[in-house]
Amino acid sequence: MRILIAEDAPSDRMLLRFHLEKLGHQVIEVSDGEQLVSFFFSHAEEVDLLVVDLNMPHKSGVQAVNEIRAFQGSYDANWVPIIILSGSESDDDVLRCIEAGADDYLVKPIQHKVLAAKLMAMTRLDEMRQKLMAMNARLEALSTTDYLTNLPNRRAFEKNLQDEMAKAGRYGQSLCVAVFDIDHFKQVNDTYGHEGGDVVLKELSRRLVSEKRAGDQFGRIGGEEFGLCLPHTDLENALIACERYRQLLSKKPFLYDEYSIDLTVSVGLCRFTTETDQLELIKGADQALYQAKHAGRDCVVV
Ligand code: GH3
Ligand code: MG
Ligand code: MG
Ligand code: MG
Ligand code: MG
Repeated sequence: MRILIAEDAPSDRMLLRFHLEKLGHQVIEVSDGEQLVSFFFSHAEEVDLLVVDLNMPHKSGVQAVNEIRAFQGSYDANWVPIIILSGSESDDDVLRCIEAGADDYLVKPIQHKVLAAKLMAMTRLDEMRQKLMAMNARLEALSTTDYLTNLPNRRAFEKNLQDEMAKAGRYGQSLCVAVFDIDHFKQVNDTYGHEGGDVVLKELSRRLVSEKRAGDQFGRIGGEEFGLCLPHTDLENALIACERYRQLLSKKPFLYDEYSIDLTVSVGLCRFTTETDQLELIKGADQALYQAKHAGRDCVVV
């Protein structure tokens, strides 16, 4: 572990360094509370654990711990365990240090075996926290990603759209939304089976994402329906973009086993105005899509 020691007494600091290095840890030293806070704020990623003396000039250990924990919020990426060292055996001191956010409290003189044991416990705590963070990230990805296509799912698409609508409203920027629906997709399933249909959905998503403009976001919002959010785009340019995406799908057949499947999509497009809420915006695109289907499919309608 990379351990940051904050201790004003040079002899205590030396002894501590000696014990920690003997245990195989890397040691960085500062000699007061002020230095501790400023070093930690600028080098948080380089530190795995803090060992902090309670009584130090400029800033006490409790004050420093308070500031560090306030800066970190809850167990985020830069969180580190903190052990307080003190000559005081007072229960009140123990209590206020733990309340400030320290994780353990050791009374000087330090017994090196006890210190080693506490470090082991802190390492376990940090491993647990890291596992939780990884699990959290995995859950977040699972809950926002469509399993089949890897596109943002409906929830993530709508969340992004909501954010883009708020930005467009605040800064007076234009924003459009489109709904893509595969034409006669039932026939694909009927002819090539559900598996063939799935292959087409995956390849179609891959094609759209690999050719998309920076800033545009696709999402799978239904079985064979895809949403497209076009920030900073007026209706005229959105129409051009959607036309391009439509042709990208129809100009090249989709391959499944030995089959070559021709596919078209119909697209409904709608422009955001400050009076439209998200439901109305998507409904507007849906209505345009309905018209595109009635106009013979394989086209974009505003
Ligand atoms: P239209 O041109 O009017 O849109 O005709 P369509 O056949 O595409 O329309 P419809 O909505 O009637 O059919 C959509 C089909 O998409 C039906 C459904 O079985 C299929 N589908 C939905 N989700 C999936 C999926 O995850 N995999 C596969 N293979 N098919 C799916
Ligand atoms: Mg760390
Ligand atoms: Mg001291
Ligand atoms: Mg449909
Ligand atoms: Mg369809």
